[in-house]
Amino acid sequence: MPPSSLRVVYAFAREMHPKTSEVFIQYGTAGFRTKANLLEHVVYRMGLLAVIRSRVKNGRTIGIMITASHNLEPDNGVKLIDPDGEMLEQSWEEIATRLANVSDNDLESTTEQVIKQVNADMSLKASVFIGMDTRYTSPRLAAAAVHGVIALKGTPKEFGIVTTPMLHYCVKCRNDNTYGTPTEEGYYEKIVGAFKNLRQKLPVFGEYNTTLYIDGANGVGGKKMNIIKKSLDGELDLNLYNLGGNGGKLNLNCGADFVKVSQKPPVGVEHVPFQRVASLDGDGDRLVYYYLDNDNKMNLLDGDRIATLLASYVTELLKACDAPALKLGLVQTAYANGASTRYITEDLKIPVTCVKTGVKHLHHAALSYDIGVYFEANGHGTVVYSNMAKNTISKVAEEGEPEQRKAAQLLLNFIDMTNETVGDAISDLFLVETVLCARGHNVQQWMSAYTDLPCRQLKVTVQDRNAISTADAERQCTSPEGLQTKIDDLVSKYKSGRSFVRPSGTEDVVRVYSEADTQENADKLAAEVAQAVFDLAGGVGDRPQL
Ligand code: G16
Repeated sequence: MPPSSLRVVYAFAREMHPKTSEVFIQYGTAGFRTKANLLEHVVYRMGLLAVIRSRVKNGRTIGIMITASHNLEPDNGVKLIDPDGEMLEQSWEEIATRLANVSDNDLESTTEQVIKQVNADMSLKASVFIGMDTRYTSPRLAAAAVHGVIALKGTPKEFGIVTTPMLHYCVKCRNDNTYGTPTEEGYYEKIVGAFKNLRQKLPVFGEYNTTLYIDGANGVGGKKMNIIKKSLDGELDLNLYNLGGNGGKLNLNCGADFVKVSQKPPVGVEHVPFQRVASLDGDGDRLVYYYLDNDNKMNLLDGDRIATLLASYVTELLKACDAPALKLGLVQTAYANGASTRYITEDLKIPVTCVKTGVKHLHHAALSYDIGVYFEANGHGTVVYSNMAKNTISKVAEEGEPEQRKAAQLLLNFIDMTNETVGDAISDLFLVETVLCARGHNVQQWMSAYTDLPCRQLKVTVQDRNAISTADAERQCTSPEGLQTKIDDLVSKYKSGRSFVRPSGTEDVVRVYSEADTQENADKLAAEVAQAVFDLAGGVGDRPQL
């Protein structure tokens, strides 16, 4: 494409998606996220960038997902998906931020600079898949993305309302047809098909029962589970709640993030003691479980629990396959409950890596193992298998002793059921249900593996959250000066105390996490650290109360 035709980039911007806000916006933990009315020009420009990225990748397909995932309804967001279904390569985040923030007048020249900088051959074809969540602002933003793609003569393909992981999956399949068919139906065939296959090999026994309640967060995940429910044939009996009807608002007092952070059950779900409930988040990329006991006390099974369940089962199958050369490891963040990390290293004897928040960091670290299990405590995670691991297991399935072959076949189905591109609530749900069924376990037996340390998460609003910088996988705060010393001082007063602070990459807040020997102490420590953040990092509004 000759540079002169970049004129259209400016014309589309000025006529249809002008930049109407001077607020600086940054590509954060999971793309751009803010109030939906500030995003249209950003999404248009991500359409441009996706085309450039596709050309740099020799015409391979790039994804654009319109979602703000766990955020409330007024927010929205956009993120790019790389050809293997992974998050956008980090070195491009700065380019995305630059393109999102230039004035309309400078857009044409900045686009040209970017094309030169990344050495994109603009004569190549470019393909971009676009998906969106259920927010009422999403269709308008998806249209802006389409315009961005067309402005640079790329080919957009719209998937309509899909979960974020479904779009990651479709992008991967489009670029690697051995992975599956790049459609929503192809996704069901692969993930649900593998689950059904496994169920034929694993009859229900013991304390496991097939009734599962689902909290759909009033988002897209619940709606897709409703489609899946119709294709199940007794393998699971799903009771679905929070599907977006009856005035239920997206992620409001429901969904995985609410359940994890508030440590309360969601509204809108029937309370039945000891019933397993799976709580999805707004775009279907996170999953946590919970149950209530006879006293209506909530027992949470978060991402750490899912990680340990999956890692221990895969380890068992690997032993049964007699494939000792394959190294399995687990990746967590600083939010992982200290008790889970101890259980993984001391009881399961599995190596653990700790990285910064954001699935992109976890995914990357997990790839360094033959089999990498990664989960954030908030329920965002999956399992990745190297080609070497897949080949070894396939060989055992064909040539091993009968018992080894059986284990390897189970593992191959397990791999098929996994969305390896990114954390996926639907795929993870089927993985969890498979392990519980294989072990004949109910939810309390799952819970009994270890006891969580009481913890608390809080948010503090400050003038500029970037005033907080961190190091050592976010476990140390390096600025503002004096804050880490204050945190150390507060933590030292509590038995089993631990606390850290970090700026959120998806909301305009500073997050505070604490752990201690009792819930009361964890709550108190979190409140004291929140006050320290407020005092030393420019808090706005009311000072957090003890
Ligand atoms: C996103 C990211 C997650 C991250 C979460 C919160 O989740 O994908 O990796 O843990 O935001 O991030 P932060 O604490 O920086 O706000 P989701 O489900 O909202 O896409």
